[in-house]
Amino acid sequence: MMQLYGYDTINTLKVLMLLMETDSEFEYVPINIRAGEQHKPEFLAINPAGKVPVLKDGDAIQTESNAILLSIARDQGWGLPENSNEYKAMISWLFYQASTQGPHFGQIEYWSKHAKAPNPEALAQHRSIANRTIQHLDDQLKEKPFLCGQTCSIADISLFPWLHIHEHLGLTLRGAENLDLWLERIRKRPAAKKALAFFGPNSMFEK
Ligand SMILES: N[C@@H](CCC(=O)N[C@@H](CS)C(=O)NCC(=O)O)C(=O)O
Repeated sequence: MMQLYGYDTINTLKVLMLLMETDSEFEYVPINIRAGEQHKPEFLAINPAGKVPVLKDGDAIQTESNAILLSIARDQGWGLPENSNEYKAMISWLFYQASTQGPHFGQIEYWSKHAKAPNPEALAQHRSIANRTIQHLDDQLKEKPFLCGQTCSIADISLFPWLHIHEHLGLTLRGAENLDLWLERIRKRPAAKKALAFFGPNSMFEK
C-alpha cells in the first residue's frame, strides 16, 4: 500500500485530494513539521530535503507535490487531459503553481502570520503579485469551468489549496467571480470535501 508522509499543509492537501479523487488506498504517516520531525534522520532517509509531502509506493519514493500529482494521475488514469493542447496547458499550470502561486502565497502566510518582525513592504509586494495571479486565473476561467477545459484536472487540484484559504491570507476574490465559482465548484466535489475534512476541525482548511 502507498504511504503518504505529510502534515496539515497546502502541498499535502493537493496529494490527499487526488488520492481521494482516485479512491486510492494509502496509509497516512504524519510528520509534524512544527515540531521539527522533518529533520530527524528517519525522515531524512526518506526525503533528504526534509520536506513533506512524500509518496512512497513500494521502493519508489517521490517528493514534490506537483510531481506526485503527475505520477498518481498517470498510474490511476485520472486528471490528465487527453487533448494535447489541454495537456500542455496542464503542465504549464503545474509550473505556474510551483513557481508563482506557491512561493508568493507562502510568503504572504509567513509575513502575515509567522514573522517575528513585521515587514509591510514585503507583505504588500507578495499580496500585489498574488492579486495578479487571482486576476490571471479569473481571466482564464471566463469561458471554461476548469483550468484546462471542461473537466477537472490535476491543474485545478494543484492551484486549489492556497485559493481555498485566501481569506486567511487577507486576500479577496471580489471582482473575480469566475474564480470564485471555480472555487465553489471544486469545494463541492465529494473527494475535495473528504480531503478538506481529513485534518479535523482545527485545520485551517475547515471553515
Ligand atoms: N515544492 C515542494 C514544497 C514542499 C514544502 O515546502 N513543504 C513544506 C510544508 S508545505 C515543508 O515540509 N516544510 C518544512 C521545512 O521546510 O522545514 C512541494 O510542492 O512539495
